[in-house]
Amino acid sequence: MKLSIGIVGLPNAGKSTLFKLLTQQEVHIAHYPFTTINPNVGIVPVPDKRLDTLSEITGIKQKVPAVIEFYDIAGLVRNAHKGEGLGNQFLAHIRECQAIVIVLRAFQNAGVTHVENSIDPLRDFEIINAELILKDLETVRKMLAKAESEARSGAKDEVRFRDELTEIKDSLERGLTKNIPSYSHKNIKIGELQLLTAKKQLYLINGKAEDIPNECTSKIANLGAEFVIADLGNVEEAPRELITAAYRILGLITFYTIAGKKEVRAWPIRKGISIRDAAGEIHTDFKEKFIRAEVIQCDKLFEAARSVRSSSDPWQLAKSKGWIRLEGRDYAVSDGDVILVKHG
Ligand SMILES: Nc1nc2c(ncn2[C@@H]2O[C@H](COP(=O)(O)OP(=O)(O)O)[C@@H](O)[C@H]2O)c(=O)[nH]1
Ligand SMILES: [Mg+2]
Repeated sequence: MKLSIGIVGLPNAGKSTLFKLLTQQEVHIAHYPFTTINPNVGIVPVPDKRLDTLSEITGIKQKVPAVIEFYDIAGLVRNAHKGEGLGNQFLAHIRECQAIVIVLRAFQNAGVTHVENSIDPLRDFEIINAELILKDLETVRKMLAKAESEARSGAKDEVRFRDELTEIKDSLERGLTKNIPSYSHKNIKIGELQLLTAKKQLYLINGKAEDIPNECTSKIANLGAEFVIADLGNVEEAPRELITAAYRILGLITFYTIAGKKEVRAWPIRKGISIRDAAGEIHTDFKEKFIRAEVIQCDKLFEAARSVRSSSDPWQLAKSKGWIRLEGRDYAVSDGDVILVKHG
């Protein structure tokens, strides 16, 4: 499945610097059919120790990690919701992403201007969230006007939609700076609005720890969001914890496959999906002609590998120990499962 994250922030916050750091690691994009050729999109591998171990114990060198598409979205400025700067275009790009990384500038550098003329990550945090809220308010109010007239019929669904929209509007008007994903899941029609404030957020505070006011990090924590501190101007590579945190906030789990002697691969999926649907991620045929699957937790496979000579096949050994389970189509895949699909 495709994972996309937008990099958002005021101009000169360090977004493009982060993007460059993220994308300097080459990925074999041939494996990813959804890959778009666009200079503002970078395909970034998710660091994965389990995949590394799987490669070591099987002796298969070719590793295909899960990847995240990072989008370098042009700067947001105060009043972007009214079309200031690149305004609406920028907001449309955020809508297409599943989550956002918000870059806040904390670094001092007189040579790099700031649109607000001073360095204040907390203020920038407020500006960005205010813009997201104001844009959502516009979306919700427009939809509500329609929903109110449709609810006059008294139809249950229409009434509920109106009530939920009203609830969201009220909380946005109260200046709510809190993510609202719970709203978006209650009702498909609300999910379709793709509200910007419903996107999961991750903060990258660009600067030295001592330049960052406590109030800024505590505000972020109060939102239930995570933050990573990095001085992007002085690092060689993108902070790994940013990529792993990004993967985590997307709410995914990973399963693994060992394809013959060719490659080991990590597959991101939503929690709770059936093994038949998971097989469909590999190949649509695997889903349609699914018979059963052999499954083992990777830790158990690593344990099997530790108990034999390096030249032995850990899968066969685990099998001989009776550690590999047979699962039917409705089995819910667990994080860390290694799967071999049997199909017709
Ligand atoms: N001193 C310092 N300069 C930085 C840092 N991050 C970015 N810059 C510089 O700030 C300028 C704007 O960065 P850029 O990534 O293009 O910002 P964007 O507008 O958010 O994409 C560039 O000249 C960067 O070299 C940092 O952590 N420290
Ligand atoms: Mg830029």
